[in-house]
Amino acid sequence: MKIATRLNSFLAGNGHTIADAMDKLSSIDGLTHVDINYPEHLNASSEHEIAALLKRNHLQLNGIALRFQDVFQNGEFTNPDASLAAKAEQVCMEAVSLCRRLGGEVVTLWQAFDGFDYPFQVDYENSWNSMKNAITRIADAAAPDIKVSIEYKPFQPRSFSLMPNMATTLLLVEEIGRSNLGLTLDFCHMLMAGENPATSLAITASHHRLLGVHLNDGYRLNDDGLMVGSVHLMQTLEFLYYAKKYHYAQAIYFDTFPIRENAAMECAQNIQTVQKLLGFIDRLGMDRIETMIHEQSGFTASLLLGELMK
Ligand SMILES: [Mn+2]
Repeated sequence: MKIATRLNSFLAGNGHTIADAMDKLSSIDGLTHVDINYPEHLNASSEHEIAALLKRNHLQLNGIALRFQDVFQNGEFTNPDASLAAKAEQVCMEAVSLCRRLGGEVVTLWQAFDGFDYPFQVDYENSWNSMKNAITRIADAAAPDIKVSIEYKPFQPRSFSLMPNMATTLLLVEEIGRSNLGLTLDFCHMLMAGENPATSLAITASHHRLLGVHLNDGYRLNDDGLMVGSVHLMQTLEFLYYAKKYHYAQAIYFDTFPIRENAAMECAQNIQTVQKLLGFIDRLGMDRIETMIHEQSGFTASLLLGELMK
C-alpha cells in the first residue's frame, strides 16, 4: 500500500527545512511516498536537493500538487486577466515536467481561486470553457506517463468554487475525455460538499476516474483536517471498503493539519487507523460485507458497527 502524508505538517514551527521534514517522514513506519507542492516547495529547496532527499530517505514521489499563489486570487484558468490565466496554465505545465523528472505519477490540481463570491460576478459557461480548454492542454502535455487529477472543494477560499463536487468535476473530466485525467477525493472536501464519501468513490472509480485519495476528517462545515476516522468512523470504513472493492492502487495521502499534535505521531496514528480498518474488512471478508449491502437493510448495515466495536 502506498502511503503519503502532508509535508507541510512537518515544516510547521521555526526554521524547519524540507530536509528536516523528509528525515522525519522516513522514520515513520509504513510511509512510502511524498507529495511536493509546486511552486511552494521549489522556492524553499532546489529540484536537485529534493531528488537527493527522496533518494536518501528511501521515499518515492507520489506526485506534485499545485499551490497557486495569491497573484491568482481572481482565478487560475478563469482569471479575467488573460495573461494571468495563461500563467496559471504555464505553472501547471512546469509542475507536469517536474513530476516527470522526479519520477512522480500524478499532478494534483486544486483550483483554489477558480470561483466567485458574488451573484453576477462570473459568466459560468465562459468559465467552464476556460477551465475545460486549459485542463485539456495540461492533460495532453502530461500524457501518456503523467496523470492529472482534479481535487474539488465546494468553497474556501472563494465563497463558491467552480469545481465544487464529484458530479461537476466528473462531468468536466468526461467532457474532456482524456484517459490520464481524473479526480482526487478529499474526505473533508466531500463532507463540506454534503457528499457521502463512499458514494463519490464508487461513482468515480466505476468511471475509471479515481486518481487520488486524501484522507482526513472534520465536522463538515470546514476543512478541519483532523485525524483519519476521528469523527466519521463508519463513513471512513465504508470509503475504505469501496477503495478496496475498486482496487484503488494509487497513494492514500493524509491531508491532515496537526497544529497542536506531534506530526510524526499523528501520521503514525493515521496509518494505524487505515491498517486496522482494512484489517477489519479483511477479517469480515469482502464477500460477507457485499452480501450485507445487498440486503439494503439499515439494521443489517448497523451490524457492522457492532462487529467493529467487538
Ligand atoms: Mn486535499
